[in-house]
Amino acid sequence: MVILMLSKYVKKEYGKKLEKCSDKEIYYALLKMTSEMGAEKESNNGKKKLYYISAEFLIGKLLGNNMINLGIYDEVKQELQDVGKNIEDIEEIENEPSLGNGGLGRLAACFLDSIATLGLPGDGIGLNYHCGLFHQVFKKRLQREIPDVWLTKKSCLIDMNKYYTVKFADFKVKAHMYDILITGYNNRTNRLHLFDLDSVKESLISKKIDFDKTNIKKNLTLFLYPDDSDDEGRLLRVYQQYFMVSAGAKLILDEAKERGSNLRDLADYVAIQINDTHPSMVIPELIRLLMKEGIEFDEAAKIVTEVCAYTNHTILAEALEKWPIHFIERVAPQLLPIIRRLDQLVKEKYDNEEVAIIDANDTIHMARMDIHYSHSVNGVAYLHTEILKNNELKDFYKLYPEKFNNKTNGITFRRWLIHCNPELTRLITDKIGEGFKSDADELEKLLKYVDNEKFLTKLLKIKKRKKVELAMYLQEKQGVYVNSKSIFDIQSKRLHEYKRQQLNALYAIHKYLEIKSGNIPKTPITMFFGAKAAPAYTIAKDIIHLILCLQKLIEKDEEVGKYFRVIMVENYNVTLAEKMIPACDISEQISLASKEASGTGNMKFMLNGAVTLGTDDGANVEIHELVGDENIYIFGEKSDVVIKRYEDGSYCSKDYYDKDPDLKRAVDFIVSKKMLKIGKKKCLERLYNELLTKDWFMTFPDYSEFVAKKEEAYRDYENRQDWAKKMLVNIAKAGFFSSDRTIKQYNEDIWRLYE
Ligand code: 26Q
Repeated sequence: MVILMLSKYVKKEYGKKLEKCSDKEIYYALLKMTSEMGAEKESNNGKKKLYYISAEFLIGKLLGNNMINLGIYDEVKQELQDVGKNIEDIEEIENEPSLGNGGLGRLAACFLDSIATLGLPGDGIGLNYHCGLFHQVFKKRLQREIPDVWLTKKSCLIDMNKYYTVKFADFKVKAHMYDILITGYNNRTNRLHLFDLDSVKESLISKKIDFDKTNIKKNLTLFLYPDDSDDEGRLLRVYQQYFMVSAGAKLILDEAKERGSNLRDLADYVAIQINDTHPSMVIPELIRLLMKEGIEFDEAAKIVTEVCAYTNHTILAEALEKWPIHFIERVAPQLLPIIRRLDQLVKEKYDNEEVAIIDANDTIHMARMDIHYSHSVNGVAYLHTEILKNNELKDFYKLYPEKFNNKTNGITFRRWLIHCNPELTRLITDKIGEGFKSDADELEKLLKYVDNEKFLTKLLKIKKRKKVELAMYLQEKQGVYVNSKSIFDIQSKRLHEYKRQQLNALYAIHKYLEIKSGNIPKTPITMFFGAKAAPAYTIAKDIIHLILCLQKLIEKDEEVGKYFRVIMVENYNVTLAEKMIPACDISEQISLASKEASGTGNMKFMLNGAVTLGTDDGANVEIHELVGDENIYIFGEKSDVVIKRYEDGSYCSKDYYDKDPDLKRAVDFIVSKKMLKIGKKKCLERLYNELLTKDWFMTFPDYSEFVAKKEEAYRDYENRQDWAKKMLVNIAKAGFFSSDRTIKQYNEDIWRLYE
């Protein structure tokens, strides 16, 4: 039992009583206290160590989570309460480190939590971006991006005073290592190593996000690249990647030697997980370093293959990284002879242009290098891995069937249940005890309450409370009115055409027009959107504009506004996600089947008792399987139909538009007089034309089924007890999506730590 630990700590730090401290002082004291407690849990056991290399770690605020994992959250909360302070106000002070774009970066953060929680020796390696993902603001119903300088003097970063030299073509730099402690739940502390460059000049940051691509020394780690659709500064991105992997590889080899490796036996000491292709240059870099230590090329390549494993997160062709040879020549020419030899070996073995690392246009295909020179290739959900094997990476699957495996993504329940929804956590704990916190499958024990009216009523009460909390938060922070008695229908994720926010917006138009013509919903509805669009992704920004125009139109319309609202929250990030997800009734997961590798938001919503409205895509397929038809709303064309349609090029959106008057009415409304009065003609017309002439992600074929399914879900919501049963089944079946399960599988099948 911890007694007044914080009071004692601030007395020692500041020489005064807790009640006399400002919130900021308390925050800094807690930051220091948790980091000291975390450091005590470090251990150096195990011969083999994992390195999770990733260009993104979307860790979110750390303080609350660290307190939970150290087991002191409730005590500290009580202590603060006793002196009239609120723990949430203290947590608000922390800047969110948004060192990632979305799913891939957030997954890396969940994985670090689970690795430490399972007591596995495993560190993260990444970059210390001075500005994380841009801060989104809305001006005149358009997205504007401003820099997010998240670093403050005192932060979670620990200066390790450790430097690694990284050699670029015409200059050298010193990579400066900073660490963030990753404390597992009731277990060990690992580290996230973030490399930075001392010469980077924050004074270069203007009011806008600005890429000065020329002066590498001053801007190398200034910004995180906002997504895959932004082609700007590709060269700077390659510099970032090489900087990360070169410093990382040296750290890895140094540590392996310290643990006793003679480098020829490196695979007994090191496992490296390559998070998408962004860190792929670690393969030739390691080979280069091993050769410098006197190991022959062939053997070095073999060793590296045994050490490295690659995770694929996307099947969108445009997101698969390919770099022209001259890029690598400019950035790290020392890698070129190695990449060429690796390519040569492949070409000698396989007479197939499609599997060559360097193609006929002198372009290097990073994923191909990963597949040839890793011992494991994994997709991130069942369907995704099947599509990789049978379609996208078919040729590679034929060559190396034994390398391919699936690791369905997961999320850490510490952040996505215990921290963001303490009320639900308490209800669960009251009924089934604490066991689910370390063995998520125990959530299934809740199933025995499926007919227990009292329990279901409590579940509804908690949902209600979280909705009120979100409504108050949005009112206070963003000045928007939210009717907490309405159905909360939420789609929050990065903005991308394949995720089809535009389909949901078409529904909003449909609903608006229906209410206008007198079809009033029984319960009011609020459709929430939360999404950032890559700054250079024009159509994505047009979709945001459309949604913001609808928000305005409806909010001004008293007749409709009473029953229906559309809200696009500003600057959706991890902090907001933690508030929105527990408040959600209906979780929108409506990507075009075959396009969403997995999704992880879908799991977070489910765990918090939202019911999914989605397509049979990504991990929705597994959610569907787990909860059964009764507890999910599935619509839309299946992945095989979609894949065929792409293959034969037969899709014509106009045909659907001409055939379905309801669809036509909704699409035409985008460029109606009412909308043009509120919005920008250019943007709305561009989006309208895009849908009518391309609709590359096939929203029209799924439209009528989507509208029907959503109506069905809204109807079912009216029977609150039946709805609560669906909520319960979703929560009870969410155990499979704990990232602890995912990490156990990575360890058993790929890393094999502690053998
Ligand atoms: C590539 C080239 C140049 C610049 C940027 C990029 C780039 C940046 C970020 C490419 C991809 C990303 C991010 C991808 C991503 O977040 N993928 C998501 O990964 C999740 C975790 O596995 C899945 O759940 C999602 O389905 C997948 O979309």
